[in-house]
Amino acid sequence: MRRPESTAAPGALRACVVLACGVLICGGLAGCGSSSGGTLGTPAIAPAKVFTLAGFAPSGPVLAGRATTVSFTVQLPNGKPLTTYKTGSGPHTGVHLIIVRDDLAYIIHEHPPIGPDGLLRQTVTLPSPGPYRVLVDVYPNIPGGQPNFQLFHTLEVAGAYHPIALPPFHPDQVVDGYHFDIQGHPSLHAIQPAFVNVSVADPQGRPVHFVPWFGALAHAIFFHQDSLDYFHTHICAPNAPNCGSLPGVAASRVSGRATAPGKLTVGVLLPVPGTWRLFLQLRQGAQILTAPYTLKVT
Ligand SMILES: [Cu+2]
Repeated sequence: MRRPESTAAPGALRACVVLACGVLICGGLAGCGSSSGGTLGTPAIAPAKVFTLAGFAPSGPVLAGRATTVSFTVQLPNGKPLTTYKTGSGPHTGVHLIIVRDDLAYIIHEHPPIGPDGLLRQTVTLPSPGPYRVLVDVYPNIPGGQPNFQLFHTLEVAGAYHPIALPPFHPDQVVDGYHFDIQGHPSLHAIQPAFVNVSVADPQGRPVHFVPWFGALAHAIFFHQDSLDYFHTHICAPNAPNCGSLPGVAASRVSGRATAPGKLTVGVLLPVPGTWRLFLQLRQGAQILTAPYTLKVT
């Protein structure tokens, strides 16, 4: 199913959801670190009245394996570029640029700097041909405005697209020599917050010392296999400033913790059932490690 291009997730038109913990999520999950768009149709909203991505470049297909600079601005409903973004410590700042191929075989996660007049530029290398979902997760600094929303674009990488089927859930993964191991087989249900324990050991088998990257010790990025619905939570150090709960951002209510070396507790809160891909990301030295997991949500 095709989703609208370059328009904000139509969260305001969705019903409120009461979570099992009693938390009320309004405005869909869109204003809260999640986006949806597949099943509820596209409301007819005049383009001038919503946030959009403006001037997205490149406008045509790009080459696989070649460094490509993407650029765009976030356009305010009044047609002007957004130039004021949340700043400071913690992960809820600026713009998160996340690019996944439609089959969820590849992910790129960057925080482009905010340039003059709100121009965002990031050089990325897309590994293989096919359609890619560009997700722009925006933390604007607009007094009284919504704290977070997502915009989308599709980027095509030239060549024959050979989608890769998602593998089944596998608790242990080796990523660049590091061992990621989910404890147990998580039983996950839509709209019910859950916490999943993951141990991470370095190539010598020692527990990993987590270090802050993009304002958190680890990032858990979730995409739904069919709709590419998105959710994003963080694993925070104890007492890390601005990493945990952020008013109006549901994902921050299920912030995970890392209370000991090698131990991550990952918060999971997924809006709909189905097959989801979790990309668990953290930094070790100059390396970004990405452990992918396939999760079934009932
Ligand atoms: Cu993050």
